[in-house]
Amino acid sequence: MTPRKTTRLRQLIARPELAFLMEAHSGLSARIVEEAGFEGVWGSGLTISAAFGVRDNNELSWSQVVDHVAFMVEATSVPLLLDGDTGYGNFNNMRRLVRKLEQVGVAGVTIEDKLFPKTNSFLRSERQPLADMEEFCGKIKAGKDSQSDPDFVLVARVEALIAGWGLTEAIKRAEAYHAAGADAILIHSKESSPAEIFAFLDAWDNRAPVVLVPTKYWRTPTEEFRARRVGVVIWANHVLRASITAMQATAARLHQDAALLNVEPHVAPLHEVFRLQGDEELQAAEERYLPAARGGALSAVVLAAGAWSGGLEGLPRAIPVRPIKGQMVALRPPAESAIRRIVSLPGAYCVPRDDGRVLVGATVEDVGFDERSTVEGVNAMTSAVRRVLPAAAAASIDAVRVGLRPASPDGLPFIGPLPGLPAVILAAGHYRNGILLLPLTADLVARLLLDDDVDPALSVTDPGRLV
Ligand code: SPV
Ligand code: MG
Repeated sequence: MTPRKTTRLRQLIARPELAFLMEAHSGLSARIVEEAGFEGVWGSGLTISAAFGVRDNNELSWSQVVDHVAFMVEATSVPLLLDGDTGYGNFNNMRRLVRKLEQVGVAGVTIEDKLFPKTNSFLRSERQPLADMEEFCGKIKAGKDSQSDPDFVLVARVEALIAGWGLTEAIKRAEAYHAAGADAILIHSKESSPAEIFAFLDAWDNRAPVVLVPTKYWRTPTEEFRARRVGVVIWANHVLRASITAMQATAARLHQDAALLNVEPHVAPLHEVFRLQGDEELQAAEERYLPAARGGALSAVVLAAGAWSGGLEGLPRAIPVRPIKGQMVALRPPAESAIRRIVSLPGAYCVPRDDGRVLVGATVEDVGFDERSTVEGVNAMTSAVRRVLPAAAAASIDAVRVGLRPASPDGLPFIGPLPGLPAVILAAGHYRNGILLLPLTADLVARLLLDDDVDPALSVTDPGRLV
């Protein structure tokens, strides 16, 4: 059985190896964080507030936060540590908070020793009054006494350095909070140098696991944290900040262009949105629980019958694709006259294979569905190669192959819906280039079917052009 999320968070914090928590602010971003490989999520007060368009000053009510993180918990299988600000009040509010967080599956909470309503630690240092230390210890005890899961994690965050009270006060408070029952100490700093954090770590000497948030001292190599046996590093806001950059660029571009052409290639495809929402699971459940839709689950048909596409019956009009025969011989030349590169000859080409054979192709014959190999065809291919490689006369003929290429009247492939039949997608008429255009064709058709994404290339290949 997988251990509970609380147990996993406790293990992450206590293990000797450094752990990382990545910020998320919504169900979607939490899922993305988990998919990136993070073992836990930081439910950041700053970024959750920002995602709602409000300030990190307890403008969201505590119950709005709990309701919101419930979605983040539901979207992930890794533990979530919530930034619980000051606990949203006194010891009594803290007790209710812990009980409610456990109910929605949050694995742990961090509370900071400031006053409600708090101000973000990086704003206005004169607005960072510290809580009374004894009162905060009571809040920690009340939180610990309220948890029903013994592994629920409570992290006490020391803001003494943020508020300018110095190292001695920071250590004194960390010690008191540890004694009151905190499972770990988060020591925060707004300095761009890690010096005061390192001084704290040296003095603290790992009396309890330490959590760091290196947002401001971001240049510090992670090795420095490992060397000082830090327990957890939180990347506290970078998913939100990355999304701000992407949203601003996309909105500006669209406002300027009033068209999607320069935007569509740079944004996640729609099917990625559906995947992240877990649509696949719903589709499987629909198959299990809903009566089968009439006509089955079929929503589209892709016609990719090569040279035979022209013979498909039951269509409003025949598809103008016809076969062009190609004969090819596989020769096994004597070892001394082996060729090592693809060679283009007048009227033919040679492709050396790893097994020593040389494929020589191919005739171009407009003779309908004739799949016979002929003396004339083999002669054309062997003569072409003998003109440049006389030694090929001694080669044995290993195999003769015949293929029928699907030719369209104008030489371009048909990729797209049939005129008047939007659910019938044609992918045919690629003539000699089917093997080369296969990946592109598959991509164009998949995007058309899954995303309704009509790539500009499809205007050239539109089957409607021949109506
Ligand atoms: C948060 O992510 O909300 C934090 C970290 O509390 S900080 O913004 O650095 O205070
Ligand atoms: Mg915060």
